[in-house]
Amino acid sequence: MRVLVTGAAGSIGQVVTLGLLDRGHEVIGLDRMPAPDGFEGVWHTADCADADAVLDAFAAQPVEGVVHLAGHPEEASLPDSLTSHVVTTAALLDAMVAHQVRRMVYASSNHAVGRTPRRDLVSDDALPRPDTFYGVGKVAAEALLALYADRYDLDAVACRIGSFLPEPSTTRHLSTWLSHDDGVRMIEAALTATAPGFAVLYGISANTRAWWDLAPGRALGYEPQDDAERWAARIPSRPEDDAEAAHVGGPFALEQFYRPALDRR
Ligand code: 15L
Repeated sequence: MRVLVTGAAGSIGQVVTLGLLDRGHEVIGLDRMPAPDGFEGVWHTADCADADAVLDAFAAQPVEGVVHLAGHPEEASLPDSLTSHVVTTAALLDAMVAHQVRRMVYASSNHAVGRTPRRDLVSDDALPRPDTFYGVGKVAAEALLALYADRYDLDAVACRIGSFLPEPSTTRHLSTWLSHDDGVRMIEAALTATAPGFAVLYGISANTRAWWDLAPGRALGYEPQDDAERWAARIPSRPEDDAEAAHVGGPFALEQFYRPALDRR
């Protein structure tokens, strides 16, 4: 499948690009940064918030799907969060409609439901409960995917990613970790699932201590193979572990995390 990957020079983007190439897909890269060394395909250096630049990238060659990973991965002001997550997603969806591209896989986040108290396994029917403006941006971007799926009959899968890391390093990660290999499995499943319409899945590995339900992902063909538990004995306890386990968003749900953003207003 020929796929446009946004944020292809980023930490998730580089892993996903290599993974998709390994699995026989063709990747067209799009990022504000130039192509990483060694990338040999077509690359567009552009900002996804610039609708004209996005349209130019789509006009340059046909693609069959979009993996939208671009976006600031941390808390920011509300306007910046909306630009980074919602304006970019709208520009891509509009270009998809204009060019009859029928599938988007979106890097949403666990922080769309991050303020959910940590009790039962959180599934895809959980109400949006963002823990930050970052989470609000992800919820709003998911709402756009749902709107375009209904209005234009697109397939749009929102992957609420946990902690995408080479390996877990905190107690929270034992529940939230998404391994690099499982991340690629997740993206490929979301790209190739038959007629998902608008769907949400949780992007974590098959963690023994998982906080989110893997059933929505499995229904789309995502079968994670890794488990953070392998690292459990090596992970030191930290004083903040209990506070980070109060809500599924962990540190993003703590006042000391969002207070500086409030103080800046
Ligand atoms: C995310 O969505 C963030 O982009 C990343 O920085 C981590 O905080 C991750 O979630 C997480 O919850 O560990």
